[in-house]
Amino acid sequence: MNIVFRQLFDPETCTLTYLLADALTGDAVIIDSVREHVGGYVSLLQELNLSLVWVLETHAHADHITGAAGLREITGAETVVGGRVGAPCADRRVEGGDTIVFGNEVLRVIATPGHTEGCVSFRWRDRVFTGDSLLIGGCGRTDFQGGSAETLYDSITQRLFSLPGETLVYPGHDYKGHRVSSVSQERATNPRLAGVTREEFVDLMGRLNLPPPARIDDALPANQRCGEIPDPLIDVHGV
Ligand SMILES: N[C@@H](CCC(=O)N[C@@H](CS)C(=O)NCC(=O)O)C(=O)O
Ligand SMILES: [Fe+2]
Repeated sequence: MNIVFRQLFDPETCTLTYLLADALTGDAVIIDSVREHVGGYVSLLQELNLSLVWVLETHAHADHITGAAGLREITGAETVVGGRVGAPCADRRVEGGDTIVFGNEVLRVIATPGHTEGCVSFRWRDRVFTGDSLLIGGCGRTDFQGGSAETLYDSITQRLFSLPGETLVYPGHDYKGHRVSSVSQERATNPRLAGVTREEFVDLMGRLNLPPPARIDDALPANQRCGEIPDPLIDVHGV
């Protein structure tokens, strides 16, 4: 198996980022990058002799700014987001069933709306990158960006839990130190979903009462521009 696979972690926002590559051709993709780590990703790509082809987002993040703009500028990679994210800046917008090719590797898009309207997951080989749709022992909140508990329940139970049980689950965040799970483990033990009806799920999601992510006001608009941050001086002077 000639692949490269790295899981990277941003301790500030507990974001998990993934680097995947075809080791034979050197073509790589990054899933859910974080702006503050762009320099580190570029060094890692150089160290491993990889060239970045696609920068993928599972959704428009509310808690951190993507590294997509910086990575696109430095490496020439193209940005990819779900078609319903509302990010016209992206080079490519994808829907469930679409495929993303890098070298001889193929990654398949699964539409998993619910945490946000535009959420997608990416399936590759024996693993699935679930963004914030399915977390380890949890799931994304559903109280902003067109989120819907009903829709999230259907996405998880019908589209993610129907994958083979041995499929490895790599989420977009983990707040408790977990790093990987499996579909069978989540089906059996996820407290929000195992043995929980759709009605019960909707009820419990409606009672979460979480404070908004601290950086939502900066992160959301920036991510809808693929991480491009306008120069404040240009705004002020209207140049
Ligand atoms: N305290 C965090 C909040 C993080 C948060 O709300 N994360 C979202 C994903 S963007 C979520 O769905 N969290 C699920 C949970 O906390 O159970 C922050 O301020 O950034
Ligand atoms: Fe999120």
